[in-house]
Amino acid sequence: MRRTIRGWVGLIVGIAAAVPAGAQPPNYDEAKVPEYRLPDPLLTQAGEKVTTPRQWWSIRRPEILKLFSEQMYGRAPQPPRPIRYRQRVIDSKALGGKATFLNVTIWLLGEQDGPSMEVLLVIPNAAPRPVPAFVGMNFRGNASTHPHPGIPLSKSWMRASRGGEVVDHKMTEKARGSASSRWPFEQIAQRGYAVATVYYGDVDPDFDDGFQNGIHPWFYRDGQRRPEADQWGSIAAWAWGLSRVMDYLERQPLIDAKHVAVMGHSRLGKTALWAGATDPRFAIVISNDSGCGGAALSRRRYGETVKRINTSFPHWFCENFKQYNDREDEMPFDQHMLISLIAPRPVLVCSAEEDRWADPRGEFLSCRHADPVYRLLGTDGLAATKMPAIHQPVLSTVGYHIRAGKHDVTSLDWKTYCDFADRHWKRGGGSGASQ
Ligand code: GTR
Repeated sequence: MRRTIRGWVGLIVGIAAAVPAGAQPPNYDEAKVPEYRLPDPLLTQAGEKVTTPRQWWSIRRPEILKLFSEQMYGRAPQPPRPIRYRQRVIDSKALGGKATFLNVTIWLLGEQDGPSMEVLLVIPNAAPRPVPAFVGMNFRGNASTHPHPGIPLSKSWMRASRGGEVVDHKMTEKARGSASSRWPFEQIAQRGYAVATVYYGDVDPDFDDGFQNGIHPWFYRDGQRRPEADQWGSIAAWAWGLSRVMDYLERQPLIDAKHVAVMGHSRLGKTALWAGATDPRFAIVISNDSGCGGAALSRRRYGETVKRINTSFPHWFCENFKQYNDREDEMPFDQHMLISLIAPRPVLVCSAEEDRWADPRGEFLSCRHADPVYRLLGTDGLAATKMPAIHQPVLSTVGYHIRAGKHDVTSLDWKTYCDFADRHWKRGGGSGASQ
């Protein structure tokens, strides 16, 4: 690959920005991965071996859920009841007549004078009703997912961008369609799936302000200034937002709410896993390049580490998680146990070869070590003992795929998600394993 001078300067600046002063450079050498012992998902805190599904559901799963809730993502509050939303058709002949675009406002506290989020719902017109769906958050506002002029621009705070898509932390027209390669609606509609997407910043803006903005303060008790050490950080708040989308989908007759897959990329992949772990209504869970704090085992300390993530993004996890900076071996959990919380529902972990920061092998190993729980619950678990080669998806109940390329969501990724859903929901009449 040839680089221009600007390219080189950008690369050097990028590397410098990725390694804050005084920070350990990330380890990318497999030989330097420390030896570690993972906690056994099938051993209770009292030291009892879990040998029956009953023990799993009544003892061990609640223990693991409590650990992740109180020591990593943080406890989230109860949802509002009843839920309140308003929907409006943007275009019933979008995608050249192939889909209907709806805009849905969901009031997060069930009150119209409280905070709200906007959902873009894309329903394929030709698919038999009710339609199964993917739900996922986006990074740049719903209007970034497709160039359609009718999708409202987000008014929420947005992270700065280089190309003028975001000015003064607000989305501009320039951002319209800018993330469409990550949201191939036509391809997904063709496969018979709807998509619901929401801008994550509608629930909580992604920067560390001590939890003064976003959804958190709405739940403070009198005099409370920030979440307690075991209360929700931003990832748990985004996951809670995904559950609110599910509340709505359960009331939308065009959608088959029993067949909804939650997916997310990167920090939103961490979010999708936590949403899937906490909300069993998500029938399939898909993480894309979720890495540290997502599918990757923390104890490997390969690429991003617990200390690094807690330092760069102090708002993502609850305060208690910081006690494990540089002390991964003391964690009574690791990310294979997050995957196990989703059992026996199908989970698909997707990695990218060049995305070493997210530790693809560590993501695979989480799947591997969640397998005993999936088998205990009567599924086929993960049908691979070794990490598969590039572009050889393993689509068993615990699925794993690694593709060539970088940290991103591509149309091949979406093909894999659809193949996975087809297989587990017995759709499309095929094995779903085709390339
Ligand atoms: C990185 C972060 C990763 C991942 C990624 C993203 O900066 O270190 O954990 O979440 O951002 O979300 O794009």
